[in-house]
Amino acid sequence: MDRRRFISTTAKGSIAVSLGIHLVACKSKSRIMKNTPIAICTWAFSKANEAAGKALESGMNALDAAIAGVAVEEENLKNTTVGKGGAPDREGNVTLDACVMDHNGNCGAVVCVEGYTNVAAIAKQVMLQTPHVMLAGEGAQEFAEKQGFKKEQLLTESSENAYREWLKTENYKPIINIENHDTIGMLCMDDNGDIAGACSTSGLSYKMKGRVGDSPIIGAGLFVDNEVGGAAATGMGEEIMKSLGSFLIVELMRNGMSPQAACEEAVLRTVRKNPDHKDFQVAYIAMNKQGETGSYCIHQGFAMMEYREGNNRQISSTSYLND
Ligand code: SD4
Repeated sequence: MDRRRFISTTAKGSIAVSLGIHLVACKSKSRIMKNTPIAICTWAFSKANEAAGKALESGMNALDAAIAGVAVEEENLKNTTVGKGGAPDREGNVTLDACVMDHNGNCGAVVCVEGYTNVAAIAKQVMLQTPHVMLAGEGAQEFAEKQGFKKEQLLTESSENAYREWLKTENYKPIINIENHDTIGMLCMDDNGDIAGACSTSGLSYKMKGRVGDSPIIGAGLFVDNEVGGAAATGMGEEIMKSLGSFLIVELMRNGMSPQAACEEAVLRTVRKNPDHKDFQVAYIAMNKQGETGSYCIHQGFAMMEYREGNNRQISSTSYLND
């Protein structure tokens, strides 16, 4: 072999070898780079969170997994503050609120929707099929019908009985019963490391007709920025809306706070401004891009679920008040 051919052959060889090594390196790098899917949600909604975690493990994207997770509670008749079986407003109408946000910052929401259970899925369709972010009431219902969602009676026998009982006193205080609210806010990270979320509720029991809380408000009940992380809220919507709590948490994380520290600061903002904070609950969950999570609340008793590596566990939240 002459010198030129030798150089060219060995050069090709070493290019191939180095390419080969590079390809192997890329492959193994991309294997390592695959993220461990994570699902977290407000309250002890074990089945909902597990459904989302398993969906993520089967390769589902973060948004669809979050919607599948919250659907478990929307369809749970025993949950009186989400979906079918949710407590009605003062006139006896069950009205639902929901929103979704994906890893590209796209979002959709529906408010004050009657007769449809899977409102987070409807919110996704608003995001995908309309030039808008939010549809309300009748408009949202007509849209849901056109999108093929099934119309249902959402007032169950037991929620109607509870409502009739409430009518005897009509004792309405715009104060959330500290242990009796179960809005589901869920954040998912898929195996691409993308974060998305969904939030779904029937809001406050026996609320005024037309009342809408934080849950369908992007930035209040839910916010995701795929560069940073996401946050979701539950509790007294009127207070959460005043500080755009979920947006605030994401911005605090962007500025370097851990999810835990950011949730604590968001609760403290509400506490500092509100001398009546003992009368209501506000609780947050958050997850950052590194998969770290956190939660915090005003009153003891709040918990979040976390699904990671096949393990679905309940984490009791620390609280501002140790009551
Ligand atoms: C709302 N944040 O409508 C909701 C209430 C809630 O479980 O969290 N309920 O204000």
